[in-house]
Amino acid sequence: MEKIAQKFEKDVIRRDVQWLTASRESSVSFTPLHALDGIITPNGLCFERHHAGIAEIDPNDYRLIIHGLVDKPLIFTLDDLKRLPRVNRIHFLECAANTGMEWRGAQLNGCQYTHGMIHTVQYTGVPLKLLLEQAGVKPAGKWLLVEGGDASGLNRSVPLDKALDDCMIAYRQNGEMLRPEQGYPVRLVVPGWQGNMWVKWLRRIEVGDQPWYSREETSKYTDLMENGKARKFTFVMDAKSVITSPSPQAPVKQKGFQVISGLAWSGRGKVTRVDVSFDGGRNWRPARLDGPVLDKCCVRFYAEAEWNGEPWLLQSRAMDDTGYVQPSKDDLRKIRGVNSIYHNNGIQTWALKTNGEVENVEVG
Ligand SMILES: Nc1nc2c(c(=O)[nH]1)N[C@H]1C(S)=C(S)[C@@H](COP(=O)(O)O)O[C@H]1N2
Ligand SMILES: [Mo]
Repeated sequence: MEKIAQKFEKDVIRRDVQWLTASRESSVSFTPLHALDGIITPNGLCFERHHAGIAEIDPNDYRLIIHGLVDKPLIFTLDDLKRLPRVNRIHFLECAANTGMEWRGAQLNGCQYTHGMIHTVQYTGVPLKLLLEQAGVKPAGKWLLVEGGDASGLNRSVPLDKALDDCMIAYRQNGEMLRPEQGYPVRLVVPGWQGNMWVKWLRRIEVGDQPWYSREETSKYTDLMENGKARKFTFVMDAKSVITSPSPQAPVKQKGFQVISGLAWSGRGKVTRVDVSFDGGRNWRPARLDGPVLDKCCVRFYAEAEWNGEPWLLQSRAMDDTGYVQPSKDDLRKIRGVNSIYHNNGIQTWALKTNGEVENVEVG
């Protein structure tokens, strides 16, 4: 069975963009969105972003420390965490840099590369609230420093309110234990917020009264605006969507009935509606959301149509339950300029050509 699947589906893999990947240690690989359906990303296909390679942590040696402004500093082993009441939650994780290469124009030919720094996984773990309650956060405690056990010791400041709301200490993804590349044995889940805060190989949580202004929230993960000022702490991933098929890596093979398939998500809540356009945003029609519509999670949308060889300019536009509408790239650039890297949630355009090939383009 496995051999046959490997033979005929062997192109369904994570891929790198050579010029983006300076070394294996500071690497990014992309989810093959064009080859997937539904909402769940299979574990072996989840994109990876490492600042200092993949840490190897013996689960028997694993420890999580909680200290700082707490009544009782605590150390948890993996078994301690597994003994606590657990929850299952499905959420997307999107790197803030997803689509970051497209600020100045259409660049990469495939949704794997333009939008593939996202995965949607069912996590099993312990609500962070539970651990913080056990430690007893002192009244002055307002922020957490969360730190990873990899060589970069990646750390970020997380507001206490978010930690108490829906953050999770996760040790399973889609049922099995976390993959090493996803932070085995324990990672932080920060629903709806930028991937960088989802610290892998989580080893330390310090409670403090203000943010730490660490490297990853000052020199990185700030947004250089049109006026030259940098915006800090843009934690939430705004509503966004992409048509995954047809797309440059998934061309149209036959005239006639077509299923347009895509993903939409919002870090602020639930996706309420997705529209699709076949003419570059002049006319829109509602797509059909299919399958679970969950909080801070990807939804699958479909739109059916006849194609008779005419050129299409395919777009999708997501809306969420705060009333927010995914902006056009031009509208986004009016506020953000083109010097940004992070948080590009502009509407994607795919040009379907008369021969069925699809290209990454922009409409003016
Ligand atoms: N310890 C640690 N945590 C980390 C990182 C890292 O390099 N080290 N990368 C972050 C970034 S930038 C992102 S986008 C996500 C990627 O998660 P993934 O590798 O599961 O896709 O993990 C975050 N957590
Ligand atoms: Mo990231």
